Amino acid sequence: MRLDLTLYLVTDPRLCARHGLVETVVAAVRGGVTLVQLRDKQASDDELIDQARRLKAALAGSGVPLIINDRLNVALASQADGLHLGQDDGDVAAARLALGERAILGLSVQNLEQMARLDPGPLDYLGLGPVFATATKQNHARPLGFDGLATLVAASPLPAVAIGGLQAEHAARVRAAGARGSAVISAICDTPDPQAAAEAFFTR
Ligand code: TZP
Ligand code: MG
Repeated sequence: MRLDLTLYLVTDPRLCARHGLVETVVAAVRGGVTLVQLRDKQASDDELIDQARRLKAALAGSGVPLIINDRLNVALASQADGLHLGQDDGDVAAARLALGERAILGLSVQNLEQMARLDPGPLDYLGLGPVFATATKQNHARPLGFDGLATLVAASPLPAVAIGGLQAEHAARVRAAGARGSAVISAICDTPDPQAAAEAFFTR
């Protein structure tokens, strides 16, 4: 499936509970989200596989890929469109082998040392952040700010999406820093109207 990083919705079980997981994602896609990641650190594999299947069914025909956070086995079992790994979530080359060439494979990068070490070969994109401190992720790395983001993007051998504390009003500065788009949780999930919240990223 086509990889478009313009507006990447990452789900969170608590913040998406306001409208429901599937309802939040469907509304956000109506609002222009181009990529969806299922992220839930607490759910069991079986719970996550069930959620992934329901999301895949809801996204069918939209052209918006479904990416699974962290868990290769869940991505495989649910026939998701891809996988997103953190620095400690396993080997990207092994993940590529297991998923096949057509899957979308992303990696989180927080600093220049990680950027210098990575092998871009098996990967399709990088997630760079956090741009700002955020309450959504526990124990996150030191915030980059827009200057730090621009420095990391400039060093990136792959298309990059920015994450961490981003709101619609930041979309233009994210792109000015060289990133292809914004990845967000709370700016879309934790709002009264996720469709309108997504639309705001294209109109502000
Ligand atoms: N990785 C770095 S920051 C972050 C993740 C998953 C959380 C982003 O959430 P929010 O609510 O958009 O700041
Ligand atoms: Mg991870």
